[in-house]
Amino acid sequence: MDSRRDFLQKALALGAGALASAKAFAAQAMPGREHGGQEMPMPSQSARNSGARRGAPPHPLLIETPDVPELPWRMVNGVKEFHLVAEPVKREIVPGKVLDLWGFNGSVPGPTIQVVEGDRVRIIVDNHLPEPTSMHWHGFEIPYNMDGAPGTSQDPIPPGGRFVYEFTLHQNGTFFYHPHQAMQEMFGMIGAFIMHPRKPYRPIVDRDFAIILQEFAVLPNNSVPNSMNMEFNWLTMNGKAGPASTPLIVRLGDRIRIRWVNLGMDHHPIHLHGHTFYITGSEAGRQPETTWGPKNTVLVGVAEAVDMEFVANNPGDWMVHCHLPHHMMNQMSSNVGPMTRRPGMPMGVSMENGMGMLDGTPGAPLGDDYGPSLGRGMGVGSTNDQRISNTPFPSSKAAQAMPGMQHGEMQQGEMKMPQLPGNANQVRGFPQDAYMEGPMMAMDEMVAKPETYGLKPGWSGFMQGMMTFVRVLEPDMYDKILALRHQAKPEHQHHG
Ligand SMILES: [Cu+2]
Repeated sequence: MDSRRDFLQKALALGAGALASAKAFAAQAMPGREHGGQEMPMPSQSARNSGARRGAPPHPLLIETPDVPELPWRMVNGVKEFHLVAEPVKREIVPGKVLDLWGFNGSVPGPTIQVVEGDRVRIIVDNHLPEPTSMHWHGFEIPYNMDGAPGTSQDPIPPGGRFVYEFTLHQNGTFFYHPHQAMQEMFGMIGAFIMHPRKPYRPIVDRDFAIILQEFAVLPNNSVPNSMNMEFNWLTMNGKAGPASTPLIVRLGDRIRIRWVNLGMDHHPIHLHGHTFYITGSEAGRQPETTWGPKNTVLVGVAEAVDMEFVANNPGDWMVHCHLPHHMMNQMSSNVGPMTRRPGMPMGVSMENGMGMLDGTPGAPLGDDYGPSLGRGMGVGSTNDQRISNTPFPSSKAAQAMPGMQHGEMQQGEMKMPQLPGNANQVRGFPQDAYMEGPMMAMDEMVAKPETYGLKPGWSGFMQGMMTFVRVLEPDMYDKILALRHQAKPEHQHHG
């Protein structure tokens, strides 16, 4: 506390203007956040971003979780007090695709908690779900009765109930919170819990981000995921699928940390273009420098966190994404070709069957018909032959099926529709990507925000699933985007 107070006082003496504008920006970006006095937690990241002066970053340097709010707190007799509400949340993961999920305080993933090593924290958890829950603090070395293990360390929190967690934190690193109810985890319930070290890690970074990886199985025209399903067709970073995820904006030459957290059924190999990074931390905290090694892809396993660091020394709009091919797609883990492009039903099993979402015909999910798969899709090998006939999709039909998208009606200078040979259908396997990614899928305008300013027109047709950008920008472009961001209105959050 003392060192932070000292810092605040010095900062106020030296750069009151920068702090004031940071505060104004925070008020704009985070409605509902409590400000003023002790409640302004730490010198904000934006203090640095908004100031022209480039010096050592403030400590602790607040992390940014794009598309996810920060959880406010207040100091009560020396304890940092947070308030989490577990509740249903409507989350628009891409334009027009609103999912019915469960999360915290109106957000999926839940709001980010940031504390400093040594803090005593109290977290009031209210259960506004229709069923019991509990809160587990993943990897925290805290007293047993605070662990949130339902039925053992505590009774589950009943619907309408409350449990107050309180503990002192002596660890530092990238942590997270989630209910210890497995299906609730698969329904969106997780949030980042960052414990800043008392002294900054070396080398010092200029920007620090956190991204939570999640996956959902949702039928077309449906909003409720099937949490029992094993074939995921919506893959999100901080609750947004590409191209709706907000790019990370960094200044050329900055040292960057990105903290990845995965809570799902799959491991995600995260790949960064154009740079070599080092793994500096795990879900258990900082790793000794002797263990660091160069990488450009790192497997973020289920229930793990990975801290990657690199110097953004290569200008460009670099993709960063999960490299599992199906995780770079939206609405795409089952074959939807015949159902979307031809009238009638495909031969063999239906898409519902293929995704393990059964309507009771011919039998119950656990009946003889589905015995071996226990109601879950077992993949291509366990299904009947399907009629595969993907004929070209005329842009007039595409416009009806997917209104709002650009469908090749490109402005001058934008990407043109690909010219396909007339005999394309005679090539076995066609199409692969021809109708799933490309200029006809672009929705630049629908996902426009300050962070997408200046991207190559049509870019959004190529960014799906767990994909976003690290935009390594020259100073003038960087400053321009930050200025646009200051003007922008905060994003509307859906509340359930
Ligand atoms: Cu993946």
